[in-house]
Amino acid sequence: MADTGLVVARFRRHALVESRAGDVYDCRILGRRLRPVVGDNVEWRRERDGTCVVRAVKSRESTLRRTDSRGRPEAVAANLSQLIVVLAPHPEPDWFLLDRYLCAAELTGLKAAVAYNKMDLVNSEPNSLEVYGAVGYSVVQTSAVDRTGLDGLEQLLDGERSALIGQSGVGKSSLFNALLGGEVQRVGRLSGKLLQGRHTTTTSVLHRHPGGGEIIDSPGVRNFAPFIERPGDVQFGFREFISRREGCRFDDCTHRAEPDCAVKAALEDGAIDRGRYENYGKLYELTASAREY
Ligand SMILES: Nc1nc2c(ncn2[C@@H]2O[C@H](COP(=O)(O)OP(=O)(O)O)[C@@H](O)[C@H]2O)c(=O)[nH]1
Ligand SMILES: [Mg+2]
Ligand SMILES: [Zn+2]
Repeated sequence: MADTGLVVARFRRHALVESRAGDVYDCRILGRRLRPVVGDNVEWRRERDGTCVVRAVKSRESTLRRTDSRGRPEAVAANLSQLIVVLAPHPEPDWFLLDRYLCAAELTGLKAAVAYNKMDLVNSEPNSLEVYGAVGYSVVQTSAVDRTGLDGLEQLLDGERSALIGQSGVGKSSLFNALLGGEVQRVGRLSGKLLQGRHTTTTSVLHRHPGGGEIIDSPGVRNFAPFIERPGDVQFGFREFISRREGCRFDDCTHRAEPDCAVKAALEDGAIDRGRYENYGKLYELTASAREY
């Protein structure tokens, strides 16, 4: 009997699929061309020998894509509605990585927010973060250790399918455990055998948050290259550029060397942050060279 289900984790040619009844099944993925990712809705069924197979992937509402080592797009997660980028005082924030994530969120049509974690170690968030609040991103200060700001984070998660992402060591897993507590164990019990011996540190796993929403715990990344088809698209990932570009002399202005550029004028006025502008330029160049970085 065929049924629809939700991919909660994917390993090479297997996927853990949550049925509509809420049970998790280990399914073989049928066919090389079938490439489900976490968050995909799939058609699956139990065969006569008792094994389960994924037969088809349903169309997606969104696909978060990265650039692989050959410059090709690779789906990372499907049907997300939000990215929550986690930063911390240690390891030192990589602002370019943050801007790449935010750019990917914008271009994928996802909401995005920033969690500045390990607030128990510092008195205030860094000045550089104010820029992100100013351009309209929610910024929450959290501590997985003393539970500061977890309610603010939960409000962001409610009703969304979010991926917690960011550099390794910022506290994603700790936040995850603080938020889910017993829930992680519940999922563990459901699919404990299924996850056992598998590389759960290298694959994303989707969990349901008891307070509402779903969270995807993704493995730590050093690098994330959003897949962007044309360098000219990069500007649409920097939301403070969008309202200003109409003021540029050229319709196809890239806001780098062109004269009469409204984005550069805003930069000179201090209305656009220099760090953001420079990261835009870097991402433009990298997209033009279409290589992994
Ligand atoms: N002081 C402090 N340490 C934290 C906090 N969150 C995580 N850590 C520590 O930071 C290290 C990395 O945490 P982890 O959750 O594994 O980070 P991940 O790589 O992003 O998943 C661990 O030693 C945690 O105990 C926090 O809010 N405050
Ligand atoms: Mg982790
Ligand atoms: Zn311009």
